[in-house]
Amino acid sequence: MKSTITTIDCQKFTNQLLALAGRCRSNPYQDLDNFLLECHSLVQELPDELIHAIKHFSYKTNGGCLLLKSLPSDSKIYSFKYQEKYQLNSKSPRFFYSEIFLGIIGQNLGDVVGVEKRDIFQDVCPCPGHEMEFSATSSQVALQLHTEKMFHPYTPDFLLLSCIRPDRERKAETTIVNAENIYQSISKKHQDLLSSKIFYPKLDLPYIEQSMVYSVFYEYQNRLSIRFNVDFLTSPNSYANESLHQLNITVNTICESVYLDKGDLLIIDNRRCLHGRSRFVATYDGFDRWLQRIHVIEDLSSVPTKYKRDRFINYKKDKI
Ligand SMILES: O=C(O)CCC(=O)C(=O)O
Ligand SMILES: [Fe+2]
Repeated sequence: MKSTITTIDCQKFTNQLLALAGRCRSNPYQDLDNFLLECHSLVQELPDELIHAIKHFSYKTNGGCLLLKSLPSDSKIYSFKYQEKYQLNSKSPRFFYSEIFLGIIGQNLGDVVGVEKRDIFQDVCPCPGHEMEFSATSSQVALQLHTEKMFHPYTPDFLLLSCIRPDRERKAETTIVNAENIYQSISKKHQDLLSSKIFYPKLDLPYIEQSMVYSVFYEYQNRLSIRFNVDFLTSPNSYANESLHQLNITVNTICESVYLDKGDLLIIDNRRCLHGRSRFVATYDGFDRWLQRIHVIEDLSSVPTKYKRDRFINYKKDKI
């Protein structure tokens, strides 16, 4: 089975990357537009090896997941409580390495999108009361393998996760599995059922049409793609429900795990891969695991003007 994850050690580029980051002079929380423009102007100035790896990834010829290890990070921000970042008056790039590399690499792949300004750089941290929920803010339960915003008409094409601080016990692993590998691992009967439009959403959000039917596997840009979350899909057909159950067993058996450390940035093709997370311990002392996430859409021009304002997509009372 082809591995889903391609890894590049970026430590050898540290000086070059620090010089690039030094050219970003805006505060992403005070002046988002200029900040993203500055990042955009640096897209072609990344080291050649990185540009090639990202291109290769965007041609969709690899497994659908690219791990950039050890990008520059700052020891000061490592000890920040994450809410403190928004109050920073500074424009110094050293506080914003995570946003800078998300901004540069994200815009290499397409357009960074959100529902509103505060959704562009999303902090992913454990949250008190959410320990057992199906949410990126859970901790005591594993986050099931899933597609990000799977019922959204403008599902993000890519998801970028940047690690500012790993969990103290170094247990939290991001799980990844690729659609091709899943498809090859299930029976013909389940391949056929899961490729049929016989599944309904089991989730109520304003942007979800409850009468829409979905298939789990689908073709997108001539490639096998997947949308899945075992808790969010159902079918009146008992064979179809059984296929969801089997699929869930398969994805959990064949998934790979990656431990994100400080400065690591994981790029996930949200249509070719599912992602999740193992369980871990949260203490809520302000120093828990801290990732930042962005959503990228390859072709923003495919979104009708009525649903967008610049990079903000708002589809029927959208919620992130
Ligand atoms: O915490 C992780 O490693 C992944 C969380 C997740 O699913 C997300 O941020 O979308
Ligand atoms: Fe997710």
